[in-house]
Amino acid sequence: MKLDDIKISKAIIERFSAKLLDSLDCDVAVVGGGPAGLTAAYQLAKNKKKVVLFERKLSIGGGMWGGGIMFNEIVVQSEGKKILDEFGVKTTLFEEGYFCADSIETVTTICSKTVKAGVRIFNLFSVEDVMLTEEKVTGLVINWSTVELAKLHVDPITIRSKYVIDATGHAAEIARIIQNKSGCKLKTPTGNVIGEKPMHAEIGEQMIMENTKEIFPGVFAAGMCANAVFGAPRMGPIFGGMLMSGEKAASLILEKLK
Ligand code: 48F
Repeated sequence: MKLDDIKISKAIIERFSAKLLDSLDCDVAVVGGGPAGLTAAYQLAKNKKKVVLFERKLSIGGGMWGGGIMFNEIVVQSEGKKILDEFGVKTTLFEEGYFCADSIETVTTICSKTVKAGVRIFNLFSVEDVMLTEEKVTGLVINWSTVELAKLHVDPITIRSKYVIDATGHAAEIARIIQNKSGCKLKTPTGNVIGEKPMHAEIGEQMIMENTKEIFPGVFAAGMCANAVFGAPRMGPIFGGMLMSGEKAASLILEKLK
């Protein structure tokens, strides 16, 4: 068979357009493809919800690829290990209560399972704004990351969703957009993003579960974003809390969608 270059281009354009068109209206839109966003998206899709995830970068996985200081191992505690077991990621006992996993195996496995569960992932898209109707977030405003990087003045497009998960990590980008643009208060003691506190693995991992909740009508914080929003410590290269927080955000939204 002779290959036709134009047919290859046509196939990509038509298939991609179909995926994007089918994603304009969804149950849950997740911002950020790190461990928290991926785990939340996986759980929601497993429970038959229509989930779309936007990731600014070319690669999915957020801060998990590099383990700690680019040593590509991550650490999880027993509760985190259970989630890695469910994904089928191999863990090794280091000492009682401390399990290690290869970060490359972890990212690639979680990503693959998430896609196969039905989550539609769009990489190279940045969420630059939210849609807000009567003080509830009703969707996302997205643009190509290249437009953002090149600082081009190109208007974005919109995605409607019943719920949004802010899983943007340390930057807590969606929470900050709501705070800076809407003039509305977040559901924090100050009404604003409080900002993350210095590293403390024990407290950070404890507080992340408490902080994984609705931060604004229609928006849930998951992962490091939850601690940044509520002023809790970062925790470095222990990742159990990220996975557990993703699961919790998904279960809270599943409850709401009932
Ligand atoms: O940073 P990230 O991995 O967040 P996480 O899931 O996990 C945190 C850990 O990696 C680590 C840690 C462990 O103790 O503290 O830092 O909470 O993933 C966040 C992802 O969101 C993307 C960003 O590129 C990254 O991959 N992201 C951030 N803002 C946007 C975004 C945005 N506005 N639009 C699209 N993607």
